[in-house]
Amino acid sequence: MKKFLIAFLTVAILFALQVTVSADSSNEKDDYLIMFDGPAEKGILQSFDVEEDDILFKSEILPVYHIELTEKQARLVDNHPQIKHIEENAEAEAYYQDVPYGIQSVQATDVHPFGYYGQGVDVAILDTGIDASHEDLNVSGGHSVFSNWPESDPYYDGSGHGTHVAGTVAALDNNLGVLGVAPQANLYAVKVLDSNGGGSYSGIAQGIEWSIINNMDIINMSLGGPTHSSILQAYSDYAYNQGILVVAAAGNSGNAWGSGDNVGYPAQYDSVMAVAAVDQNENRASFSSTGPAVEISAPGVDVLSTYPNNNYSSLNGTSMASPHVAGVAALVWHYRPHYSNAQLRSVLNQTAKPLGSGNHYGNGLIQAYDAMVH
Ligand SMILES: [Ca+2]
Repeated sequence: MKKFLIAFLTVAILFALQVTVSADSSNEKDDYLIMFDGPAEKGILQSFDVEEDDILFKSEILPVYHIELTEKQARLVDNHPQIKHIEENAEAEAYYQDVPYGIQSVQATDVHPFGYYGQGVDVAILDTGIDASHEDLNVSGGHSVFSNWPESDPYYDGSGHGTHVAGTVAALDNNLGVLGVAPQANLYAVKVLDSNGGGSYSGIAQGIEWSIINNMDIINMSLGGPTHSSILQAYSDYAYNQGILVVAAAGNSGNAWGSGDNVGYPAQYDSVMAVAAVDQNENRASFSSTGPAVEISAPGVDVLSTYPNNNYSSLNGTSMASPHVAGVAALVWHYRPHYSNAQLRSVLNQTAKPLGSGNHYGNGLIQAYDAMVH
C-alpha cells in the first residue's frame, strides 16, 4: 500500500512539473554571458526589450554582461554585428575530493606527504570485477575466470562490490571522488565472482593461480565461504610461499556478543591475514566474524568508495575492511621493498593499535605510519 502511494505521488509530482515547464517554455529565460565588439552599449540590448532587471552583472574591465534572455532574444543578440560573443552561462563546481574516514584511521594520510603512495606494488582484487572506466580508478590489468559474456569481462562489474573494494585500495589522489589508501598501487581486476556476488572455490583457486603466474605482490579476497577446502588452502599456502601477501575478509557471520568462532575460508588459513571490521569509533562491527584466526582490524562500517558508472557509495562489511589492509601493505612495501611478505606481515601486526579481545580485533587497528617508522 505504502509503495503504491509513493509510486502514485511520484507520478503526480512528475506530471505537475511537466505541466509547469511546458506552459512556460516560450518566455522562459536562461542565463547568458555576452561580450560586445567594442565598448558595452546597453542601448543594443534595450532594442531587444531587455530590461534593467535582466542584467545581472556588468564587468568593469571587459565589455561583458551577464544577462537573462529568452531564446528568441538570444537569437537576435547573437546576430547583432556589435555582439562579439554570446554563450550560455555554464555550470561549474568546486573540485573536491572526499577523504573517507578509514583512510585517516589507518594513517594512510600520514604517509602520503612523504611520497609513499604504493607505487609499483601490484594488488590483485579477487572479486566481482572492477569498472575500469571509472573516473577515479586506474586498472592495470585483469582476468576473468568466467567464459560467458559479460561475466568474461574483468572490467565489467555488474555488482559494484569489486569496484568498491578497488577504490578503498587505490582510488586516485586527484580533485574528485574519494581517496584510496595507496592511490598509486597497481590494481588488477581478477574476476572470480559474478554480478550476483556468487562464485566457487574453483574460481577462487583459478584467481589465486593467475595472481601467482602474473607476479602479484598482494592478493585481496573480500570473499569467503563457510566450508573448509584442502584445495583452497593449498592455493592460499602456495601463494604465500611464493612471497605474496594474502589478505582476506574475516566474514560477516559475527553476532552482537562477539561470541563463537565463525571466521570464514580462506581467512581461517594461517597463510592468510583475516581482517575484522571496526567502525569510525574503533569499535567492532556487530557483524564482524570472531575467533582465534582474526589477525588484524580495519574500517568496515559506512565505508565510502567508488561504485560503477562514476558513482560513489557507502557500504558495510569485512569486505570493506580487507582492502584497507591490502592498501596499507602496499604503502609499507613501497617504503621497504626488500621486506619479505612474512616480514611485512609481522611489522603490520606488531604496530597495529590494540583495541581489545584478540578474537574480536586480532592485533588491533592497522597503522601505516607506525609500521613504516617501526
Ligand atoms: Ca580521487
